[in-house]
Amino acid sequence: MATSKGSTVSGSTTEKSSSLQAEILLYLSTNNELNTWSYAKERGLDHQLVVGTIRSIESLGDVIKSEQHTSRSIGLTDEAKGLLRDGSYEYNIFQAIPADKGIEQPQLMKLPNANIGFAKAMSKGWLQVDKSSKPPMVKRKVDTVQDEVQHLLQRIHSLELTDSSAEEVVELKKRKLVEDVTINYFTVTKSAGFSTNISKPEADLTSEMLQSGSWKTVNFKPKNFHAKGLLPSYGCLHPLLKVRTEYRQIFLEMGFTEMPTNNFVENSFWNFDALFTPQKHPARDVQDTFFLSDPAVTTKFPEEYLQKVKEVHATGAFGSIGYQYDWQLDETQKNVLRTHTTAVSTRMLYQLAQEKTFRPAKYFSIDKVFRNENLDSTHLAEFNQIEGLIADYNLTLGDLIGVLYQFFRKLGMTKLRFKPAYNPYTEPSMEIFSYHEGLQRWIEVGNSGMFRPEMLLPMGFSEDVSVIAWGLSLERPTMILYGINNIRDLVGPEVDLKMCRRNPICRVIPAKSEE
Ligand code: FB9
Repeated sequence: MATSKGSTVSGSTTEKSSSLQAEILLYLSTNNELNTWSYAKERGLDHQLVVGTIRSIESLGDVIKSEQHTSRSIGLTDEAKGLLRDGSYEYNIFQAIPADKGIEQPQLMKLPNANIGFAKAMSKGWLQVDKSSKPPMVKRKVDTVQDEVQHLLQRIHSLELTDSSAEEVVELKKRKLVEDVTINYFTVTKSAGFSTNISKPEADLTSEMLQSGSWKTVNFKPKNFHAKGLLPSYGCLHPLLKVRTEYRQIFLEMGFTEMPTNNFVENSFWNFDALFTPQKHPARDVQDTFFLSDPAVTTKFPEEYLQKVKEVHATGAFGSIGYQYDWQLDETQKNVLRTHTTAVSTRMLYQLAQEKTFRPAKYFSIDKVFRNENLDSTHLAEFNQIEGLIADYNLTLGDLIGVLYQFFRKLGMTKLRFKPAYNPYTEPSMEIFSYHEGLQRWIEVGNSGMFRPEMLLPMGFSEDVSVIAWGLSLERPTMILYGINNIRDLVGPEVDLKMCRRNPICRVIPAKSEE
């Protein structure tokens, strides 16, 4: 018996349901209405099977129509279904006692649910306990017993017994074997196209039909021209990728070339030392940086360049006093997950400096960086850094500010403010703020600066070459553009994939030039 909680039906459903189809149509040919619940009850059929068959008849066209109703009834709990299958506990206890000599009580109590079974069997006067013997012996008090409980459960299961107030049902309810349930059943009536022998309407016109001419007589399944076609499975772009494409487009429009960022693993030399970041700088300890255990170190460096970096750190060079500390080779060899794509900029600038004649260059990168930071609603241990740099003769802070205005204007941000900041590798450095119309407030939109001579001169650049650079994240603008407040709704295991499927296209509207 299927209650609203529903039950599974075995494989032979189709032929059972097709014969049941014919039976139901026959029934309706002589009855105005069919109630799926009582129809199933009277025939001891699984209610779900009847409902399923009604559904399949309805799918054959305008043969019948059904109306849903709900009503309260009683149903078996999962535990009761076990008793229905294996018999009640008290009955099994009774069966376990040898009719002739009884059984030691501890032995008997090893049976599953023996406590309930024993108590029930005792209360029904089926057993007697001989406490005189050690251990006490349990003997049958009657020759045979009926498993009333199982019979009752069968009658409820087969819808024979549905009245929840019946005294024996109340008893079973107390034993959490029966519970009140709401049932959804249907009343079915004949419809315009009703007939007792309905053939499955043909879905498609086939060449055989055309050759045999049977197309003239067969009845075709009504075509539902409003049916929504199967949505083609399609890939969808994560918002981060859409915003990345927009930012990439802006850099390309401004004549920048993308840097190769396909190396998440970097060594401390390019990630820190070449950027004039002192070896004792807090950014370099495990609190902020993921160090690799395997491969733990890199040993291959451009030797001559490394010596210059060592010198500018340890004793100073190129007119800089450096940091005056004992620079360690093993420190610079340590492999890390890059903490910024500025490490890639360093490699590109070094290569640029190796070129015989200096040529101005504009590079950008957008890729993952890793920071062993404490997580919060806007920070994860990894984010995508966007970075731009321009290497040219005698660039000034003014040039940097000018380029930043040009860059952020293309992002629709025209009102910028610059706050002095500090990075080991840039001097001067500036945090960039923009007034965000949507948020009606000033927000920090990035960081920037002019790479220090202590970084550029060891590479081999001439004194008159300067490099301006800036950076921001991809996640922050994406969260703002897509109205996502918690980074975990944007990336990570909790992301609801529907967000990926339904998120709108990314429209980064550049601000009009005159503004
Ligand atoms: O992205 C950031 N903010 C931002 C950017 C765009 C934006 O667009 C909205 C649609 C309108 C909104 C917000 N920030 C940088 C600012 C803050 O979010 C900051 O709290 C978090 N920062 C990250 C680092 O956090 C540890 C963002 C990330 C960041 C910071 C600095 C750099 C790169 C990324 C850099 C640099 C740099 C400096 C000099 C030379 C070369 C690179």
